[in-house]
Amino acid sequence: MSRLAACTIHDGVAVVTIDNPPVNALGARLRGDLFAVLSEVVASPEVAAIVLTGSGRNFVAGADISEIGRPPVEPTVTSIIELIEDCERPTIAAINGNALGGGLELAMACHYRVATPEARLGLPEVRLGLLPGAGGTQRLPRLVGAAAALDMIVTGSEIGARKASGIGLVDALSEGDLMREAIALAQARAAENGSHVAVRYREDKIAAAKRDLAGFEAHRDALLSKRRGLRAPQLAALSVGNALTLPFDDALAAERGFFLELASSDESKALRHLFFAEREAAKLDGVTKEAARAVRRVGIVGAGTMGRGIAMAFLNAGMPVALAETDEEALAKAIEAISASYAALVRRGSLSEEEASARRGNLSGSVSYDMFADCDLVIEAVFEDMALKKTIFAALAAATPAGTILATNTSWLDVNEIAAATDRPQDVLGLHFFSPAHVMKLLEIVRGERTSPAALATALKLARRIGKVPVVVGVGYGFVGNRMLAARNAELERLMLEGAMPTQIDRAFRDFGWPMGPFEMTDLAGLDVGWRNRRAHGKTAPVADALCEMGRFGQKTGRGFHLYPDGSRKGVPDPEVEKLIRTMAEEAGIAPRAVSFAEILERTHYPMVNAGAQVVEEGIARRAADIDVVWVNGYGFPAWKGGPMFWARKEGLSRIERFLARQFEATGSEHFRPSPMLPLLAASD
Ligand code: T1G
Repeated sequence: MSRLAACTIHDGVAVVTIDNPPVNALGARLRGDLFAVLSEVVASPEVAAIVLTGSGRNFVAGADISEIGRPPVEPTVTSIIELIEDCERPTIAAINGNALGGGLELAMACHYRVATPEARLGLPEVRLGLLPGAGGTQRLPRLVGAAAALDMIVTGSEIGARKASGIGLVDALSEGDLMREAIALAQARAAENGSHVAVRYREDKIAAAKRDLAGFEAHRDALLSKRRGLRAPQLAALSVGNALTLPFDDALAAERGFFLELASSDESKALRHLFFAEREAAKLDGVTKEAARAVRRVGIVGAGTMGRGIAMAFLNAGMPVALAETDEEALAKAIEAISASYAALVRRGSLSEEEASARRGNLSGSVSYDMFADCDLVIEAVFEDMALKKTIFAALAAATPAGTILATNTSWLDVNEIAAATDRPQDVLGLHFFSPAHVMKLLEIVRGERTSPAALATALKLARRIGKVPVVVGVGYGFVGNRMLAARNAELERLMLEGAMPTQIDRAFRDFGWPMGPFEMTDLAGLDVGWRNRRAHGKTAPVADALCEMGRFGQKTGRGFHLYPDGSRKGVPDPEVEKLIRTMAEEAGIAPRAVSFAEILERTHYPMVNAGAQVVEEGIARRAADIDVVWVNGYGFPAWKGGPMFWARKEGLSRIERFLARQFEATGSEHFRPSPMLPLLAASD
């Protein structure tokens, strides 16, 4: 079996190349091979210097995440780092691509770092509920200073090589042949016969930080204030602070302790689950990346809120967009609105005028579908009317060549029925974006019965290109997300009549970890949206309908479930709403009572999990983990809880099933009928 690390000698310089596809993750086998190769190199008197590099697009993407939480297998990343750091001959990291987590920690064990301009460097461990566990919290501040180290480690954000060079993380950028330049640097350093100071012994930036401890603490507190309740950022910041107050080895030992605590935490297990779940959700049997077609230009039908957001999602990825509306005025208004959005970003300094101009230049519009003739994908984003959609798809099929993918942004309707309106259902699928479409990460790719593998492969590749997290789902009322949302909200009206006011319910959701509660969300989206939907399907929601009859549509009218005084976006309780609810409860003969947060969460989240089990049972979602990806990326389910189905396992599937059975027995409500799939979710992925 070939080694995953190899050494070649170039005029006294040992070049050690890591080759562990796909991302050079530091799994146990690679660590063993790398340690063995480095041990041989270090022991060789002919070696004057060492260059460490990676193969492919990654230097090293970090530890093997699938191994975290298991008993450590020697040699560890730390053992390799110590081997490199103890070498007195010059060591150079030739950073050919992503140097992340343990990969950057490995690079910081070297005396010097040379990088290609395209290389990305970072310590993203907090995104996995961890902190750098191989000395990153101690070496990074010694290279870039405590403040920059806090920014990178507490946020987990990566930086480009140019910025890394500017802050002292990288010693040189290689605009040409990285290996030739790295070897030349190694030879030059070796020829100096000088001492090469390991990063662990560099104290000047630590001393500078010690002179402004108050500034460090203020910076730390500001970063943590946006991450309340999360353990990993807290410990990461604490560990960086130790670099200023503890001897190196003591701080390293503390970092190791923090790492082990976090690796076994629920928060990290949930985030590591999502890391792999997101990648699994984009895989389909029989659909290979190679089957994807090129998408050079995208057409969009409908320039309302969703159409504009979808257009911006593609424009932001540098793709040309052709936008169609029914009349010139509506089209002009939409194009102006998109331009205004970019102008606002330029004013805020988050977009350059040059980039804004490029995006505006990529946008064209027409009232005719003729412009779609050279589009490789056309997305319909008109309102939810099946007859209208079928008419549009028939016209699109006629206006575009076979192979052009025709996608609907519908969030409820039957994609198979829409596909049947065309003569090429194999080119039809759903691309369900979530509002705001240029912001929300989730993209539900709805697979029709006859959607071709090529169409699916193209949609999956395109999703990643525009920075979306794709989940392939089947055709079914509300697909995955909205189907479960309906179940999660089914008890809300009843809970209010029983005594849980909108403010209390919203607070229960926020305490659980949602960015906002269901009523805050409805007030933001507009009560009239749900009202129109309910009336179209002959459904009622007494309290919400009454509020709509009163013209209380939410933030846009200054009043909804909550009050928004003086146009404020933060709602406050409205006594008028509470009085309305109590009156309706009295008329319904419901005696008000105190409702606990626990009951609110059980009666909303358990039916939601149950609906998730039904969705898996019906094959609309291929696995429970796909549902977690949908909810974290499309609805703001707290990622540190892993998604509704991961959380349900921790909550206890049998406990949930017993609760649902009791409620179904007592109320006969369908959303409480336990799915037979529920107990099987324990090991369904
Ligand atoms: N461990 C295991 N597998 C990994 C992996 C990793 N670190 N990174 C990627 N993969 C797999 C991934 O599951 C997928 O598998 C394939 O590689 C391609 O990934 C000691 C403890 C590097 C920017 O958090 O950010 O170091 O689906 O689709 O889009 O202190 O992968 O093909 O079977 O994402 O080109 C810290 C995580 C770890 C970086 C490349 N490092 N990876 O993106 O490919 S903790 C990270 C990424 C750590 C230290 C601590 C990205 C990428 P499959 P991909 P990509």
